[in-house]
Amino acid sequence: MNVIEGVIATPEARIAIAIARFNHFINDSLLEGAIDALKRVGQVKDENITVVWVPGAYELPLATRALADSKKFDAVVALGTVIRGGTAHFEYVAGGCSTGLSRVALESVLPVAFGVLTTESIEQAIERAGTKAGNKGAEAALAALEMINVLKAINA
Ligand code: INI
Repeated sequence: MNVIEGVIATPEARIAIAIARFNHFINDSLLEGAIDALKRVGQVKDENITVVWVPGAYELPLATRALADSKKFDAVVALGTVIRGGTAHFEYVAGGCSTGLSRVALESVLPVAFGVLTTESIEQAIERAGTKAGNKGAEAALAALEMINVLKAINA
């Protein structure tokens, strides 16, 4: 039996973080968690981490596509926060973001980690940005590193 499992530590990885400015007070904590996980757990070098800011979560797929096409990165970590309001806007922004990001990953065969919070309230978002429900930015960063190594092992 052959079992493929990706390790996390990836000292030579070049990682792009695409991050939305909208709700930046929450996204800043996702970014902090992602960078901490990349460096402390993943052993990624500071100079190999590139952070790209975009206006909102809706713009994350396009930036991620450009980063993928540049061939300069081994994975992209997408970070943002979409909080449900009183209109259908949430569905369009969150749906466009998640569908777009998965499309980029599949078309580019590049790990794209989904560190985008989609919550009913600001409280739920805060809980997932480094307080009682962990830090989804850190989780996404580790998922990106693991997938780099899973793809490497599949192709070895
Ligand atoms: N962008 C977000 O990242 N989060 C949100 O909660 C949000 N809401 O609620 O509107 C949001 N809107 C902006 C959107 O991502 C685009 O930047 C904008 O529509 C311009 O294309």
